[in-house]
Amino acid sequence: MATSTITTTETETPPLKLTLAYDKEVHEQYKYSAYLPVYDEKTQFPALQPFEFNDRGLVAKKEKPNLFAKENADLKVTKLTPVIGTEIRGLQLSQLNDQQKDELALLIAERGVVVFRDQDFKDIGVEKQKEFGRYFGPLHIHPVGSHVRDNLELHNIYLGPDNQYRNQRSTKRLTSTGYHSDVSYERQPPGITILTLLSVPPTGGDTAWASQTAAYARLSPPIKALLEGLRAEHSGFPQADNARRDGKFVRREPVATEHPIVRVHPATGQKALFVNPGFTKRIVGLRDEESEALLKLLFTHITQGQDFQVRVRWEEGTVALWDNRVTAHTAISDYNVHNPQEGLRHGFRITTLAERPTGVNGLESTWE
Ligand SMILES: O=C(O)CCC(=O)C(=O)O
Ligand SMILES: [Fe+2]
Repeated sequence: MATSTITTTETETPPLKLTLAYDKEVHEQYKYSAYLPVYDEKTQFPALQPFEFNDRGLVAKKEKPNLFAKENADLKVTKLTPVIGTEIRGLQLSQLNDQQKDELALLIAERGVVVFRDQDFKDIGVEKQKEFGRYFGPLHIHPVGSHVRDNLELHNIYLGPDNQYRNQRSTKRLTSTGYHSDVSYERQPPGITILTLLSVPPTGGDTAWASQTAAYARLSPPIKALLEGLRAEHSGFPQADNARRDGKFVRREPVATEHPIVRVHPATGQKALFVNPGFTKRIVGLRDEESEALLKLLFTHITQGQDFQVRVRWEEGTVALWDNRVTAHTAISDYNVHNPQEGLRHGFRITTLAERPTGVNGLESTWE
């Protein structure tokens, strides 16, 4: 995992132990070297506290007259598929006013994922990047992941040849894809995630999203009725245990939460499946075999439903924003990080927390 260790200047007491997750010499010329991944292995965080959440999409006009202003002749809005995904050109995230951001929140909820092209977002600096994220909800700090130095809210995505952690990790799985909803085990799990790539490989490294509203809508009425009354356990323990096993630091003790399997989005009122292969472990109240069979059915449905998925190719300047309450997503690790010709994939994720999930007939998330 660690290639070298550095400490911050004497002005900081006690010194932060930061472990680089990359080889310093390789990146001397890199424009975004300040964003390269490090591990703060010192700062510990208490359990996340409950907070009141107001979805920005609730106050937005459905027609989105501000986001899609008629005066903007450069604006190009394209549906990537009929079911999920919208691409926007001719609009800078960094320039949006509050009304536009409210409408964007609603658009992300409706379309699952919104892909902004040709953005200057990566060049506006970490403070403005964090401020943009905070508009939508409090920023999540990842319990184990690498991050941008001094900015734990900027979770790092880094697939360089010198990512020792990744190099050492072995898997017995046939595929590297892993659909998930970001840290869905939290009590108030994320709403909008904002993913910015700073370095994009010439080909490969796409990201795919599945619509959980469409996945839910396809189910037969008896299965819908069954699922609407059930909760499933989402657990952060395996992630923390694996990190500890690999010698990584765990900044916040993991939690497990029982969330409604069918979740209602506060702004759209739409129902969505809220289970994912990444973090959902069992259905509460069922026998083991029943839970396993039902989760297998749902995971197969979600991951194989290409007719309600979208796969996005990253371009220089692309920023993707998705709503974790109504989608699942996966990185597509299809290129060889050890081949310099295949380029570097590097970016950061800003993850905004949302409401305590509510299901049908007010079914709420619970925990012990
Ligand atoms: O790197 C990607 O394509 C997605 C990674 C991911 O799951 C995330 O940023 O939440
Ligand atoms: Fe993710």
